[in-house]
Amino acid sequence: MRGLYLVTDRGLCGQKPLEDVVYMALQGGVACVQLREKDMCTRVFVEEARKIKALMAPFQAPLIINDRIDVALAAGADGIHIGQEDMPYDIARKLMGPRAIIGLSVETWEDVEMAQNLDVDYLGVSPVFETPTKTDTKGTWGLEGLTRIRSFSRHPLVGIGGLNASNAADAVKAGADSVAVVSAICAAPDPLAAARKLHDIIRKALEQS
Ligand code: TZP
Ligand code: MG
Repeated sequence: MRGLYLVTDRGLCGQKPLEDVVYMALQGGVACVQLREKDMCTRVFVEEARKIKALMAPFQAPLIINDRIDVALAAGADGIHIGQEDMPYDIARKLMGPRAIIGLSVETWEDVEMAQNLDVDYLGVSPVFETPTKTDTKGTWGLEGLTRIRSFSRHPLVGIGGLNASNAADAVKAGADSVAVVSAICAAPDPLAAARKLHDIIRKALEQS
């Protein structure tokens, strides 16, 4: 996992359909899309995931489904992202298979240590900074936390939470392989321009790190 990572929030897309925002973000250079739906019935979630999967076909980026293994399997998604209260990693791996991408959120140092023994594909360092987009968090890691995890963990790191064009390069310098954003793309007046700018910043920072 490397580069710009979009996590969706259709509520933040305003008048724009989520599919349009995802498409623009892909054109702007996002390397991964995570479909995150917290209040959607299973039937509609599967339909949405299938639509997004189809529109992503011309791009190299994988589609990750937040939390819902059933939806990921139904839509032929490339992977899932799980939190500490979601399906345990071992079971998720059995259900998703050896080739699936599985990302795991780490919110505490204990989570980081536990993850060292798991063959997850990346750690979601959550949250790097405070964010109004997700408030049920256990504090923030800050750039120092990101650096501390980088020096310990064997896994690629995806930073998330309060990241945008003003601090994405700092997150990469602190140790993030990938920068995940919700509002910086979904709530942007021009998601394509926002993604392009972030992609550029992150690419340059990765080249220098
Ligand atoms: N997980 C940790 S923070 C967060 C999620 C889904 C939300 C990040 O949103 P934003 O708008 O990029 O700060
Ligand atoms: Mg979750």
